[in-house]
Amino acid sequence: MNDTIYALASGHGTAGVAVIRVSGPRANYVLLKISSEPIPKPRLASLRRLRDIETGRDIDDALVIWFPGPASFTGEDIVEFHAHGGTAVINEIFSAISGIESCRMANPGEFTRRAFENRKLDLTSAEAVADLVAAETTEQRRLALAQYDGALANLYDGWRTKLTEILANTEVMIDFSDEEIPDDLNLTNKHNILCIKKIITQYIDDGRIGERIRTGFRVAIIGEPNVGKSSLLNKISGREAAIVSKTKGTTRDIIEVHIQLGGYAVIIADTAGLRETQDEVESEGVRRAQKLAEDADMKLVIFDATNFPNIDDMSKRYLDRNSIAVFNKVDIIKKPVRFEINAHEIFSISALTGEGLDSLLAFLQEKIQMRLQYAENPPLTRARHREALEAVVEALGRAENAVLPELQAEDLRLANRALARITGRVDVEDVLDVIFMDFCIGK
Ligand SMILES: Nc1nc2c(ncn2[C@@H]2O[C@H](COP(=O)(O)OP(=O)(O)O)[C@@H](O)[C@H]2O)c(=O)[nH]1
Ligand SMILES: [Mg+2]
Repeated sequence: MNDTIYALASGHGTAGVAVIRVSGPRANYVLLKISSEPIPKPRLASLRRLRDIETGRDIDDALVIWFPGPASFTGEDIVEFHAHGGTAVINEIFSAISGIESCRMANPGEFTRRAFENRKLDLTSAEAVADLVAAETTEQRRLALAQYDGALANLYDGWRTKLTEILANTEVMIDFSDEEIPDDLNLTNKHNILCIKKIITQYIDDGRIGERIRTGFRVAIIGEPNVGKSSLLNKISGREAAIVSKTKGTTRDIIEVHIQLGGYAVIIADTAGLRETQDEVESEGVRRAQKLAEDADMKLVIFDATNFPNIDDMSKRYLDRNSIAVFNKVDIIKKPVRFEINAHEIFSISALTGEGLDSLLAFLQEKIQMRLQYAENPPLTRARHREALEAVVEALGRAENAVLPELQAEDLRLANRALARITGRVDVEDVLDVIFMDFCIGK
């Protein structure tokens, strides 16, 4: 913790401006060494000539900002250099800093980790920093910002307050004799445990909305060989992501493209055509396609319109609540046809000409919006949160049925602790490395 760390906070590669951030007890010294004039006023940008005092060499003109701790992002002294974004400029600033004792390059996520350790952020806000940096779509950004602002921490802290109140009642039952406590205290307490358990159970059972927004909604394109799955993927992504060919069994691997739909991140996957085959590699491809279809949030089941009314049975099995039936190659059909498969919603398109694609995508977008919208509580965004909340529910289940108040108290404490681990209010040393590993250097 006592090292002074530095890193490029802005993106890599040549850019107009590069931001180099230094945090720690020697930030002040770094500032004096590289820019000789007096330390600038806190939090005000000052234009300075950067020069390496030891070598006497000029490095660059830069804006310098001084954030004395504890009122800084990490809680430590921070200095930021906003220099010209060239590789040589950055390297020379780095080499000037690295010459100073106990200054070293930051590890991934180390700035944010220090902010957490200095109680500037709770753990969910710290995670949200990584999400804000990684956000590619509006909804990812919106979710990350809410979490950064403490939406999850507030919710979980609120539950912790409730649990503490319940625990206080349990402690009363331990400390006082039966005559001294109201008759219904035990019942009221059980009722309260049941209520909060129900709230948390419903909260977890949300269809993984937050995780889906954060990592992407998964759509699988499936169907027989040659119906135009790869063509559709290419048309949607606007590039030749998958090989299109008249030869059946061309696609074997799963090919994924990332797109945005209505502000949501969507991962569309093209798969091997579903059929019985002797080819070992292709049949592995079919197996993967089936697995992918099962795991997907939504399936586009593609049929060849020119075969209608013959409908592939293997594909038909995938038509359910979470699938859209698509008839492709309508450009070849001369007279209009009304496609129908037992009342399932159907789109007719041409992956070749693009006909019908807009309405298919609009419909898909609507479905995704319906699945991923949330009203009241901000959704959890990570498996880590989910696991902790599952532990809370489990402990509350035991507390609810406990025969002795001592045992109830123990489980209530466990539940409280599991909640506190999400926000990092209790000792979480063991998970920190894993959490901050996901960050990039400079965050
Ligand atoms: N006329 C026409 N041909 C198509 C259409 N979509 C795909 N094809 C053709 O059908 C063949 C198989 O396409 P492909 O995308 O590889 O099908 P996949 O096996 O389902 O991935 C190729 O020759 C494509 O050019 C379409 O909408 N109209
Ligand atoms: Mg294909």
